[in-house]
Amino acid sequence: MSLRDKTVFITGASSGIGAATAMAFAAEGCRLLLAARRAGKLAGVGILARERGAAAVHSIDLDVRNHFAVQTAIDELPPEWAEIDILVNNAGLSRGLEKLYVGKIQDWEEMIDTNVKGLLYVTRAVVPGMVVRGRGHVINLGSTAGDITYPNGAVYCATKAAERAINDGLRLDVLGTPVRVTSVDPGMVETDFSLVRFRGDAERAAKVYKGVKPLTAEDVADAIVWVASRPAHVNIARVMMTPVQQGNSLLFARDES
Ligand code: NDP
Ligand code: 8X3
Repeated sequence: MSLRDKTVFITGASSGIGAATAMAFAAEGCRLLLAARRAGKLAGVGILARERGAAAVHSIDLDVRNHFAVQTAIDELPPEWAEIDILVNNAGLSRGLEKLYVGKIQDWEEMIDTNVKGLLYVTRAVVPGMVVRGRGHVINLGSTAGDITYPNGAVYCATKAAERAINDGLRLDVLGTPVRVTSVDPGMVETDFSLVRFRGDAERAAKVYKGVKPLTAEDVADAIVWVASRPAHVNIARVMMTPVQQGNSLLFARDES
């Protein structure tokens, strides 16, 4: 299916998988609606996306945790941007890596508010239009962490288990319409994810990827564009992808050094 001139809304487009996804859809000639909180970084992604072939770019300074801001942003889109064909629910983060019984409640709230409630708010604002127009595709970012919980990551893993349930539930709830729903579930991807998790501790973040050739953000973007470009009658429910050196969220074959 050609993606040329499709309107693609990507949350968390200012870095990592979201930014790479913007570039991949740009190369297909899509129109990009990019959202994140860091307006400067988002503007940079927009400029690069235009250079890569995006038909047009519109950026929104948006915190997905704010329900009112999400609804208003969608309601007040300029008419030429209002008909979203593909929604990539990518905005998300982890905070901390510690035992549940000593975890920080503020960290839990940030993860749940972003990864679960934010995803729900954006979905609730965008999908009704897709149903009315009789076309659309929602692509949610899950994780191998949603499949198998790892030690010290209970709350992050819980948010991704919730994403899986929401993804499956939405797919059932749009059954009978042409709207498609997909979860793309990567394992280890080298982005700012660990830097954010460890609040800027680059040394600790680097250790996460030690002895493994991780996925790149571009690998994941490639899968996202692949699911979006299947023929209109094909719905890919779920894509789980890992580095070859990763078996699941717990098991790695790291190089010795
Ligand atoms: P990055 O930290 O590189 O990117 C996260 C993006 O989410 C940023 O653009 C950030 O933008 C945005 N974001 C965070 N909070 C908010 C918010 N409240 N409102 C709007 N945007 C927000 O990490 P990744 O690219 O790795 O993560 C993207 C997604 O992929 C997440 O959902 C993550 O859980 C998932 N994932 C990541 C994996 C990995 O190993 N890296 C593996 C599996 C899944 P800004 O700060 O500007 O708002
Ligand atoms: C991100 C992958 O395993 O670091 O979802 O939690 S992991």
